[in-house]
Order: sequence, then structure tokens, then C-alpha cells
Amino acid sequence: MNEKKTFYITTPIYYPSAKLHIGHAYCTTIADAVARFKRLAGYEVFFLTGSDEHGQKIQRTAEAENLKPIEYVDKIVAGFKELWKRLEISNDDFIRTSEPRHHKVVQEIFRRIRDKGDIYKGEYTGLYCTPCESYWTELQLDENGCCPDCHRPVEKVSEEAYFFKMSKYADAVLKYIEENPDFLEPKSRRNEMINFIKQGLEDLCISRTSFNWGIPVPDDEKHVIYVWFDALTNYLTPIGFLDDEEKFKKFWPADLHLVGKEIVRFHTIIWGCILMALGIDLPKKVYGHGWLVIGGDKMSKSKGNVVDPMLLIDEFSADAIRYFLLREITLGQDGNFNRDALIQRINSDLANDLGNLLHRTLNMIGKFQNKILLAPTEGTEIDKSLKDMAIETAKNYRQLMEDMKISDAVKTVWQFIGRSNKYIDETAPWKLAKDETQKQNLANVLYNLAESLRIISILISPFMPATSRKIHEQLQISQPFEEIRLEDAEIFGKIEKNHEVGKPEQLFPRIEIK
Ligand code: ME8
Repeated sequence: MNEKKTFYITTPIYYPSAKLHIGHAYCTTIADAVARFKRLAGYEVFFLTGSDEHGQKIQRTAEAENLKPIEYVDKIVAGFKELWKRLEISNDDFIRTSEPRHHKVVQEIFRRIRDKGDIYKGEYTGLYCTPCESYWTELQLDENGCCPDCHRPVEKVSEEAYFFKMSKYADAVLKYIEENPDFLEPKSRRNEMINFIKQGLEDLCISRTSFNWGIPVPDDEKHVIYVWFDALTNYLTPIGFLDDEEKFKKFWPADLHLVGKEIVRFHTIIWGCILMALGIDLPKKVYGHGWLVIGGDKMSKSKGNVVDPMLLIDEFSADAIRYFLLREITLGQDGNFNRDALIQRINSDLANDLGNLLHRTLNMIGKFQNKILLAPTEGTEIDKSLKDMAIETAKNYRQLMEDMKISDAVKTVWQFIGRSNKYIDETAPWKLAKDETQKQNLANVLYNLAESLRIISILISPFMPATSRKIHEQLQISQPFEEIRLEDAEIFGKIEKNHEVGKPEQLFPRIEIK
């Protein structure tokens, strides 16, 4: 039986405390490129993103705006969804932690772990700012040891809270990380986590009584379940954890949790301990990507250096932004966001290299062969080397994408685009067109260029879905766009003879640098 391969990929669920910035769009765009690649490679994909809506901060922000917390988050989450739509994010579900389907899962997990004795009631002691009604850790305090928000003194305060016995699972999670080298990537983050666990894990405080915007603890409703115990479990909710056993079996363990580097610890250690307590397999891979920085500083609302992705999309198009993020930043490392570099990439890689290749090719097929591609023959050495490179590119691309070397995969495709442009210069079809004896050579060159573009349009579809579709349409490929698979890019010569291509239309206008 030909069993379908499945792939379950998640982004973090984002806090709706602020407008999303280009750093959040970066994480979601990578996940989208991976999800689209896996679909292209024939996997049945489930791609999840969502919003992490509970907590005191959100409750307080809502109150300041005279709104109920749910009214406040509804507004913000609508903005998330709008952004993901504009960026062509192809998520299969959007989970909100405020949804009843999620409450049910969190409470059931709490019950199961409590029933086996791994949750107990204790006392949480922290540094409390009374005017802000907030707990802070030592590290979060300002330079005078005061509240980082209002800068007034904090005091040590205790409240009743539930704790999860993380310490009990420390050794098992450590062993798991050590024995499964693929579980945590990039590899550089593994040692960090191993050292962290070796210093000893404290039990995790998982409830609060000082606010009520959260999921109530079953049978003890003055407590709400706090932060990670609520947030991480989101990954189980949409794939049928409590209500569709077959679906759950199909998609769990998750193939990839893609997260920012600062939350790798929660996704490997805390999540690992929770899942072990539940007797559920750990995800296959947690990948920690780097940050988008501006002049060396992490982009974040509190630093006031955020770039609004909506404005960028309005100005440059979603595909241009996607291209820049995927190409410019090596996954796993921090990368600089820079407007001039973005404009330069658009002008050189998109308008010039890709845009011109399509435009010149379609123009020449129109002018010299009345838009018709004639049957090709084997051709010259130059023709052969182009064809070989096309096949080689598709093969390398598959491997690089499987290895999450996304930026290298983009570069490989652009090398082939560069080669194709050079092929035009080398074969000079305008000269061939003037010579009756070169008719077959001309037909070969134009056919090979159209085929190269067909292959390029497939390979770029995970990065730039709209551009891929435009090329597909202008080439007038008869195979429906949605049905195209990676295998179609691994064969040179799929376009039928006498195929008619369309009119060239500009893909990316050049941007004037002010
Ligand atoms: O951490 N560059 O939510 P969040 C790259 N709710 N990535 C960035 C970034 C930047 N400048 N700024 C933020 C949370 N991110 C939790 C997650 S998951 C069960 C709960 C990334 O909205 C960040 O690294 O603060 C993180 O992966 C994601 O945005 C969500 O951040």
C-alpha cells in the first residue's frame, strides 16, 4: 500500500499584546515555506499557527481600554489573521487559547497529571509590584532593582499556587536530548539546553490567583492555569487530541515546532516534561531560529524599533518581503533587517534576474515563433549543460529544503536563473532568428528557456507563491497549479510541442532608491 507521508508543523502562538512586527512575520514565513515545500514533495501537511491570549498583562491592557479581555483580543487576533492572509500564509488551522476546544484540552491534561500525583499545591514566592499587580523575576527588574514597568520598589510576596513536578522528569528529558541528536536544532543550542538541565530543574509554577483571564484549574476555580502549561498544549488541541484519535495518531508526534531561539528552552525542557508526564511522545524536532535585528538590536515593541509588515507588503508586495526574509537570513542565525538591502534584492534578484528572464523569454517566443513552442531536439553542448543544471538544481534544492537550509535553497534556484539569463546571451536567439538554417536551434533555445522557467516556477512556489502562479499562468501550463508536485521539476521536457505561451507581464517593478 502506498501510505501517504504526513507532516505536522507549528509556529509559536503569538501574544496579542502588541501589533505583530516583521520579526513575527519572519517566523511564520519560514514555517509557511517549509509547509508549502512539504506539500509540493507530496506530504499531507497540517500547518498550525495561532494566538496565546491569556494572562495578567492582557487583562490589564484590556481594562485600560475599557474592554473585556475577549473583546480586546478579538480585535488584535483579527489583525493577525489579516496579516497572515496578506502574506499568503497557508496554515490549516488557527488556534486561539481562548477557544472552548482548547480549554477542554488544558483542563484534561491538568487533571491527568494531577491524578498521577505530578501536580501539587504549594506557595509561589516572587518579587511583586503592588501598583502593577505583577510578579517579576530578579533578572527582569530595572537597574535599581525596581519594577521594570513603573520603576517603583517591589516586595517579596507569596501566594498559593499549583506546581508541576518538573524535577521528576529532568533526567529523562536530559537523556532524551542526548540520545536524539535530531530533536533540537541547530545543534549549537543543544549544549545550552543540556547544561541548563544539568544545573537542576525546579518544579514549575503553573497557576495564579491574582487575575482571572485564563483557564480555571479544574475543581479549584480561584486559580487560573498559568502561561506555558496553557500555551504549549495548544499544539495538541487542533489535531484531535481528545476528539479524533485517528487524526491525532496521524499527526502526532509533531514533525517540527519552529520557534524563536529564546523559547527553545520551553519547547524542549518544559514541553518535554509535560509530555513525558502524560505518556505522550515528544515532538520529532524543535528548531530555534534567530532574531531579526535592527542595527544589532532585537526588534521589539518595547524598544520602539519595530517594522510593520503590513506597510511593507503595501509598498513592496508579499512575495518581495517573503523572498527577502528567506534569502537574506541564514536560518538559525540572527539577521539584519535593512530597507536598502530589501530594495536592492527586489531590483537585482526579482526585477532584473527573474523578471527579465521571463519577459525576454516570452517576448522572443512571441516575436520569433508566434507564441508557439516547437518540438525540440537534443541540441548543442550549451543546451545540454542548461538542461543538466536544471535537473541538478531541482535535486540539490530538494536536499537543501529537507535539511532546512532554506537560504541556500533560494540561492541555488537563483544560480540557475543566472545561468538561464546567460544562456540567452550565449545563444543569441535574435541572431538565430535571422538565419533560416538555424530554425531548429532557435526552437531548441526557446523551448529550453520555457522549460527552465516552468521548473523555476515550481521551485520558487514555497517562497513566492503568487509569483510562481504568475509564471505558471504566463507560460500557460495546462497542468492545474495546485496539482503540481516537486517531481514535475525534476524532469526536463514536460511542455508538449506546439504549446502556446501567453503574453509577458511584469513581475516586479524596479524600485527607485530615494
Ligand atoms: O513567545 N525576530 O510569543 P511572542 C525573530 N506566546 N523572531 C521574533 C522576533 C524578532 N525580532 N520577535 C519575536 C511567545 N519573534 C509565546 C509563545 S508558544 C507555545 C508560546 C518570535 O509573540 C519569537 O522568537 O512573544 C517567538 O518565537 C515568536 O515570535 C512569538 O513571540
